[in-house]
Amino acid sequence: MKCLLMTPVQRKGFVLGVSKFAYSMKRMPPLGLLYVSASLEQIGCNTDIIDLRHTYYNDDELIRIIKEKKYDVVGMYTDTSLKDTVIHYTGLIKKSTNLPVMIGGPGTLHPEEYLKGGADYVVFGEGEITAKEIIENLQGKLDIGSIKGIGFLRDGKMAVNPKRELIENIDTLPFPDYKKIDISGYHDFFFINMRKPYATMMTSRGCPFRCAYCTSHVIWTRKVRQMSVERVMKEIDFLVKEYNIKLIDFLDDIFGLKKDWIYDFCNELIKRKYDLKWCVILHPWSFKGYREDIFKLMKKAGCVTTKLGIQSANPKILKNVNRNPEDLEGAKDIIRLSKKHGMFIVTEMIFGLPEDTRATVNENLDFAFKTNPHYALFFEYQHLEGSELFLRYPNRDFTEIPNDEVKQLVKKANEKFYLRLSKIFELFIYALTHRPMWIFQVLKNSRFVLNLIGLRKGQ
Ligand code: B12
Ligand code: SF4
Repeated sequence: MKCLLMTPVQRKGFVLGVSKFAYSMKRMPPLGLLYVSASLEQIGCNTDIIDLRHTYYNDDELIRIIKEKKYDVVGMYTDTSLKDTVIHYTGLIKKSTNLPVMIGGPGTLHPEEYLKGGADYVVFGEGEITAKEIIENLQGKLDIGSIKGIGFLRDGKMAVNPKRELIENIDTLPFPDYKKIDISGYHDFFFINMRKPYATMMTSRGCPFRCAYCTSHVIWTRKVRQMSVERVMKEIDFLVKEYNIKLIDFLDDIFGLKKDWIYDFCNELIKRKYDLKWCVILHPWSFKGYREDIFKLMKKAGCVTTKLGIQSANPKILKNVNRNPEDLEGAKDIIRLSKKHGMFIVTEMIFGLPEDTRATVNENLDFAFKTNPHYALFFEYQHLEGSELFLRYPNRDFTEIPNDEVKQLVKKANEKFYLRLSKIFELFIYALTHRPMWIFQVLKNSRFVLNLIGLRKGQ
């Protein structure tokens, strides 16, 4: 069996400035497909990956490739923002080749539209085992009714099989199948510490928190499964030795949730003396009680960037989205410590949360000015299916600020935060002292700066 795995790129309508241009500045390896690919290879299914964000083919070219390579099945990644695009590609592939199509990723909560669009299998949650079983079904070895975690059409009607259990021990996962992509074509130049070749990793699956706007649990649930440090080190050794990786962006919802684990991880990495830097996503609660000490160790082990979701500076709004108002103190501490240890700190806030007013949005901006992370990212709220807020407010009628105005407020916040001589100077000095190459890369493409500060939209 030969399987093509594909990541589509939005054809029309760009989400939050994720334009074609932004894709050229920020292209992350398709980690989910790399896992699915490695897993399929284990049962002798040969896979290729086409990441349209990396190499764009128009519809005719894509179909020509699919026919020439004689694939037996196509698998596609989807998230909510990609739904229409994925349905387009499904229709195109079915019409031109009639190959079976399977769709997986965080956007499969409501499978009916994909199935109506021609998909044969819609996969919920973790894809490694389900994808294998789909191949076995296509080979006639397994009945479709026994594949857990899929939706499909039976006699024209949607059927949903029972849920698939989580992979209990994620140490058993194969290494992501990096040989299927051109690793040199991936980067994230939004971050000043970018070094190439770069890879992404996930050392845990699941997040114990219940933020009301978030949908991470749809794939991973709220149970945290942590890879052992030993397994993580094996993957890092592999990435460094095989691909000469210089930067790893850890995509765990929250990195290093357990105290012993994060100490062991840093110590093991220090022992290896690799020329390797890394970035992590933290939570305002992360490392409470031992922050000073662990930041010192993380720095020594090569951590260069920390990312932190703050979401709102208003305690009432935080409470309403199931976050702890004490988060604000934790956030201040993490920003301070990241800066103290020379790490690049990126914070995120969402405008347009329930009960947000123009005044609370201003509080967010004030918080960003006072704490002064290197980047303060302001996002427009996304009403995502699967989130608690989607259930609580199906009509999204929870803020006095109209959507268009939220967009404007995001744009204005970006202008106010970044278009300051002191900020430009701070970022310039940081780049000069930490990663001078980055300045050349940015200057080569002035559109990047305009995009970053929100003065330029679209392609
Ligand atoms: C890194 C990241 C990004 C990166 C790039 C993502 C990428 N695809 O490369 C960037 C920053 C660009 C990004 C952008 C966005 N993201 Co994002 N992102 C993430 C993050 C943090 C990690 C993704 C990842 O690599 N996970 C690791 C891999 C292993 O998991 P996976 O991709 O889900 O794959 C597994 C399964 O889903 C499944 N699977 C996946 N594909 C396939 C395909 C087949 C055929 C099969 C069978 C199975 C299968 O099997 C895989 C292995 O188990 C997740 C949060 C998270 N913890 O997952 C959010 C997340 C995926 N993003 C999310 C969102 C909302 C967005 C944006 C819409 C945000 C915005 N408003 O701009 C955009 C959309 C971009 C676009 N598509 O155009 C949501 C998705 C929710 C939803 N219902 O769609 C998530 C879950 C965050 C959240 N907490 O809500 N994102
Ligand atoms: S937003 Fe982050 S901390 Fe909150 S539930 Fe989602 S992944 Fe967890």
